[in-house]
Amino acid sequence: MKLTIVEYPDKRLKEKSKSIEKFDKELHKLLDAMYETMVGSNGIGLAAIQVGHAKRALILNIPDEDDEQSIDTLIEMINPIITQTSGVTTYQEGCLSVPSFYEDVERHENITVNYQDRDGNTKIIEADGLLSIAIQHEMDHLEGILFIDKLSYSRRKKFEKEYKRMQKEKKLSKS
Ligand code: QAP
Ligand code: CO
Repeated sequence: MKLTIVEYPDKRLKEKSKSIEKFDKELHKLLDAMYETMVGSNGIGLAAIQVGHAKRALILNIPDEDDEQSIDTLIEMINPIITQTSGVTTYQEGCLSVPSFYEDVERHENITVNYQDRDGNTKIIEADGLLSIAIQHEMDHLEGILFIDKLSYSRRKKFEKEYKRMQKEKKLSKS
């Protein structure tokens, strides 16, 4: 089922998500619905809070070299923890909860992450490139942090101005 994406400035995006203890059918249903919602919205990453569930679950589907997105490369992370980091990298990020705005954000270049899969099995992944950036972006959602919260004061001001103008245009086009 395709779910509704929670968009900024909705307060729910500031909530800290809770650890998952039950790896049951309800969790699997949520993960499946998150996948449908993400792919249907042209996303490459989504955290549960973005569909209104304050649970420590996120999904990632990074396109391959041919820019193809395949369910075979879908990663589901439950209760992820970053255990190692190195290097610094910058990428122009976006977010399904902050549509049509993109800005440079600094992240760790390489990370090691411990997490659980949908059945509760412990996994370890070493990530670099876009996957590393995407994991850090989605893990911030679990803490109630958006990429726009990481911008400098002046870039945040630029965002607020652009976003308010966009929302007005959206309303006008509907009336
Ligand atoms: C997070 O972001 C991310 O504004 C995932 O109109 C960001 O999937 C991971 C999207 C940067 C790695 C690098 C955004 C779709 C999708 C929009 C997304 C939009 C339509 C964002
Ligand atoms: Co996001």
